[in-house]
Amino acid sequence: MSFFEDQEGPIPFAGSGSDEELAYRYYDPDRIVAGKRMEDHLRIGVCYWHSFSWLGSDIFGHGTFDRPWLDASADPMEAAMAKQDAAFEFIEKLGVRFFSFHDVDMAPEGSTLAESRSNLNTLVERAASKMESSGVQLLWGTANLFSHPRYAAGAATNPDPEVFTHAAAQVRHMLDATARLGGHNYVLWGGREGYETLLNTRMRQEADQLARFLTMVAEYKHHIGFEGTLLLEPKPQEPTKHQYDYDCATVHGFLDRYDLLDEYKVNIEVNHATLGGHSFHHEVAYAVDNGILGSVDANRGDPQNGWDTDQFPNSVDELVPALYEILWGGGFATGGFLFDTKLRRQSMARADLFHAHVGGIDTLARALVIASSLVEDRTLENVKDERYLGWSGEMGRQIMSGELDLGSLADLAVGSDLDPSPVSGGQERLENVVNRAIWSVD
Ligand code: XLS
Ligand code: NI
Ligand code: NI
Repeated sequence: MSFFEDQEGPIPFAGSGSDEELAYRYYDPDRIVAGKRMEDHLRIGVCYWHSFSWLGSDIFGHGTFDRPWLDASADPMEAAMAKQDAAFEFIEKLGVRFFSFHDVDMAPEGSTLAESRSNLNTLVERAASKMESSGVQLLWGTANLFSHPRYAAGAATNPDPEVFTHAAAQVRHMLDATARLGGHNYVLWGGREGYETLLNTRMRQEADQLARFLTMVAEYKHHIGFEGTLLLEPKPQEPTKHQYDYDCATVHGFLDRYDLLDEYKVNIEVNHATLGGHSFHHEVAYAVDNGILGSVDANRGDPQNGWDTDQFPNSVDELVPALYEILWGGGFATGGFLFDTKLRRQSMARADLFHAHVGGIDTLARALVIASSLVEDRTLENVKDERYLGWSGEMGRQIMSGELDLGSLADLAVGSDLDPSPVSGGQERLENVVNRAIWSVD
C-alpha cells in the first residue's frame, strides 16, 4: 500500500534553474565539495517522531494532519507497521540515507516492560529488512524518557530509584535495538532531567544520579560491542523550567567533572542553541573547539517566539557560519543532519512533508557549498592567524609555558614601559566577506 502515491519516484536533482517544485536545486548527492560527496558531508536524516508519529496537535488544539497510518481505531501493532511502511516510503522518495527514532515511535508500549521490549523487537526486525532492501541507515536511536507520567520528575534524575531503574531498562532495550540496526550513534536527550522548582530539588544529588546513569550506559555500550557514538543533546528548558544539559559548555563541564569526556559527544539542535541565548554558530564552534561535536538536529526557531518551534531550516545566512566551523573541524565522523523538524499545524497535507524537507535540504546543501568556498578562500582563518600572532612570539610563549608568573610579568610591563595599542577587529569587513560568498557562489 502506498501512502505517498502522488509523489512518483525519488525527488530528482534538477539544478538552480529548475521550475519543478519538488526537485532539488542544490542538493546533488554526488557533487564533490571539499574532496567529498555532498551526501557524505551532510548525512541527511528524517525523524520518525515529528514526521510520522505526530498529528499536528498543540496545547490548544487537536491534530490536523492527514496521516492515514495513524488510525487510532487500528490494532496498535498493525498501526505501527503501517507507520513504518509510510516512513520508509517517504524516506526513499525523498532520496536521503538516514533516519532516527525513539523506542515509542517505532512500536507501541506494552502493559509491561517485557511486552514493550517484545513489540519493539518485532518492529525492529521488520525495519531491518526494509533497511536492507532500501539502503536506508539508522543515524541514531534513542529512548523516550519524557512522555510517560512516571517520568514527570525526571528519569535518571528522579527522586525515586525505581524510576531510574525503569529508565535503565528502556535504554538497555533501545541500545540493543540501535546496535541491531547498525546505528551510527545513540542519543540521550534529557527532556525531564531538570527541575520545576528548587524548593523540592537537590541539584547535586540529581547530577550524581545522571552521571551514574550515563556511566552505566557507556559500560553497557562496550559490553555489547556497540560501535556507535553516544551523544547528549543539550537544551536549556522546555518541558522543564531548567534542564541540566543546558548547552554545550554546560554538558562539556559535566562530562569533564564525572570523567565521561571519552564516552560522550553532543548532538546540537539549532533551536535549542537559540533557546539557550546562543547562536547555532556559537554552539557548533564551542563543540568543534573542544572536540565534542557529534551530530546536529537541523531546524530553526522563530525569533518572535520563546519556545522550541522546530521549524524547517530555511536560512542560508544562519547555516553558513556553522557549516564553516564543521568543515574546518574536519566534518562529521558518525553524525549528520537530522531533520528534527515540525510542520506548522496548518500544513495538513501529506505533500507538505516533501515541500518542507526539500527546502530544508536545499538550504543545507547551498550553505555547505558556500562554507566550503570560505574555507578554501582562507580570508577568515588568515585574519584569525594574524590576530593571535603575538602568542607565537617570545612574550606569548613565556606566558603560556608558565615561565613567567604574575609578578615577573608585571615587572616586565613596568620595566619596558608597555603601552599596547588596540587594533581593529574588522567585523564589518568580515561580514562582507561572508555575504560576498553567499551572493556569488553557485
Ligand atoms: C526535543 C528534542 C528531541 C530529541 C530526541 O526538544 O529535540 O526531539 O532530539 O529525544
Ligand atoms: Ni532534537
Ligand atoms: Ni527541538
